[in-house]
Amino acid sequence: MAELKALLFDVDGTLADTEADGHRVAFNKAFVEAGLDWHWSVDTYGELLAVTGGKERIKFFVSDFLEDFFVDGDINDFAAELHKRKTHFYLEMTQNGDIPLRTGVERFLREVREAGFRLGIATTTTPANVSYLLKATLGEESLDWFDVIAAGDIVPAKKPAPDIYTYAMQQMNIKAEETLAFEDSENGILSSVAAGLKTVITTNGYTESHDFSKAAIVLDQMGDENDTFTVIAGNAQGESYLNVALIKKLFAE
Ligand code: XBP
Ligand code: MG
Repeated sequence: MAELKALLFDVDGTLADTEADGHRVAFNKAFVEAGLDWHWSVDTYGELLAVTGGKERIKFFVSDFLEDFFVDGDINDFAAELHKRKTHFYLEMTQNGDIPLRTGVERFLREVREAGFRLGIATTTTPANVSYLLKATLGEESLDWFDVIAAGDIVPAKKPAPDIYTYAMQQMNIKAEETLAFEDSENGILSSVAAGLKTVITTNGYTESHDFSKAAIVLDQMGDENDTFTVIAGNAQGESYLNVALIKKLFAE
């Protein structure tokens, strides 16, 4: 059996709880600025998360949630323009420190780096959203912790397609058999598993009812010594927070 060498992390929902209090808020700010009378509530946004990608989500809203809204011109241009402003507001929020990392994420990242694992990011979100979040939460130098930040439109088919994971592994020159993925959602695990990756799930409010039957383990958070995880499915092998010992055991299973 291959040795565990690399770890690939999703961002939204996994490293940080970005959706309800981050992306959703930024979308709503862009709608107000554009003079649209749209407002995505926490519940509506949960339904919209079925589609990954902000521009794709706007188009999904127009096609499936609105009855009498017609775009003057190309819907792709309309969504791209609106999304550009949404990204502006989201970046502003990260810079203001409004979006913290989830419990245990910083500790775990420092621990796995120390242990010599290679790290990468595989996410659907816009690349700048990732670099701004990392800089704001872990400092400028944290960008160098990751061999690749695979994000957004770099692949045309977003999650649940495997493409972003496959791309990240190609860039890092690593094989799926020596890599573990970290995800929070059904679209995320569909993507990572289709790319051949064993996957650790940490759930959040939007994803706790998703199907994670293919996960190596399902936890409510990475957790810390003083704020331990709850195991939703799988065997935590006596560990109470995500650490190097546990990922090695999960990988070897
Ligand atoms: C994340 C997404 C993204 C974010 C918003 O999914 O689907 O669209 O919600 O970011 P995952 P953008 O965690 O599975 O990668 O607006 O920049 O797309
Ligand atoms: Mg996610």
